[in-house]
Amino acid sequence: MSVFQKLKQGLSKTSSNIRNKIQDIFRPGVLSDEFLDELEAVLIQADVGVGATTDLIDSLREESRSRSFETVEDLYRTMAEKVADIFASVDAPLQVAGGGPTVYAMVGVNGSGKTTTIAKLAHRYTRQTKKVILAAADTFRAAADDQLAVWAKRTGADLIRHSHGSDPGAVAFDAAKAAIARKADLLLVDTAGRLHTKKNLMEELKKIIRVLSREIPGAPHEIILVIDGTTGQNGLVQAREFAQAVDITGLCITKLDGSSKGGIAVAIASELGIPVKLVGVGEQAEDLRDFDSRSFAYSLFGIDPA
Ligand SMILES: Nc1nc2c(ncn2[C@@H]2O[C@H](COP(=O)(O)OP(=O)(O)OP(=O)(O)O)[C@@H](O)[C@H]2O)c(=O)[nH]1
Ligand SMILES: [Mg+2]
Repeated sequence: MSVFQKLKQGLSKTSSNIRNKIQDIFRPGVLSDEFLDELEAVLIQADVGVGATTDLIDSLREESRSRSFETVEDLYRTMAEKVADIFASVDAPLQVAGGGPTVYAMVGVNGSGKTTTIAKLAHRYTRQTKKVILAAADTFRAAADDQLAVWAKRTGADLIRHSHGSDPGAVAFDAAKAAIARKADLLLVDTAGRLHTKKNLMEELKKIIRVLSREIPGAPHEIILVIDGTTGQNGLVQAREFAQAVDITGLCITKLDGSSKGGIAVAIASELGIPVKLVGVGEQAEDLRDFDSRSFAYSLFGIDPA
């Protein structure tokens, strides 16, 4: 199955929800205020967020003044393009260091897919014959570093780990030193899952980031917030809180192969200006893709990009 088909399937619950509701109320011609009000409710329910929804509806209203919509597919296509534009306005590729190791830290709530995403990145870059080091800065969850060790072995990446319960800042420190000494191309830092509401854990996260930035100039080059794509509205809350603690540079949305609710990516891009950089489409090492805003936007409405 192509990535696009996987994405389309993963987002099919959301897209069929949107489509079923719009189908019922759509009438060919000029979009009525009543229709736009209902459309607004549909988008909010799809987790697109108030800000982005308002922008989309305003823009549709404007467009509807100068043209009519003869088919519902025409409307989907127009909305998909507008959503793609929202993504495009914040789009940015993964940052790479000018010299020395490039450092990516993964952060997020429990079970969102941080460690798996690190494994996938390790797979990607070791296959490009890059030297990759993994830092097991999740010293909290039992066996978290064993999980990472398995992936290090499988991908041929080095692993820096300390004993269970030790200071994650110290792991980050050693890993940064090792990355420089071993001339690594990439340092991938795994962190413990934490609830965005736990203040002391957010302080711990800040410390990890501080250590990395002190030891390696320009690091971390990415702080990726990993969000479970099936989460829905809470994803926006998570993003807001994590972004307040550390400088989130991008999102990885995982589990897009399941029944995810992709609307939240639009809300986060629009309200917080944080781009999606990666998407997880499965549990295997190969199941990671760079975000493609158009494919994603079209998948949300269940249509193929032209
Ligand atoms: N289907 C699917 N499952 C995924 C994806 N990414 C991660 N998972 C699964 O989600 C579960 C949690 O993944 P982890 O990578 O351990 O999550 P984590 O964020 O490191 O979890 P903690 O360290 O406990 O906070 C595992 O069973 C993964 O296999 C994905 O893109 N698709
Ligand atoms: Mg983990």
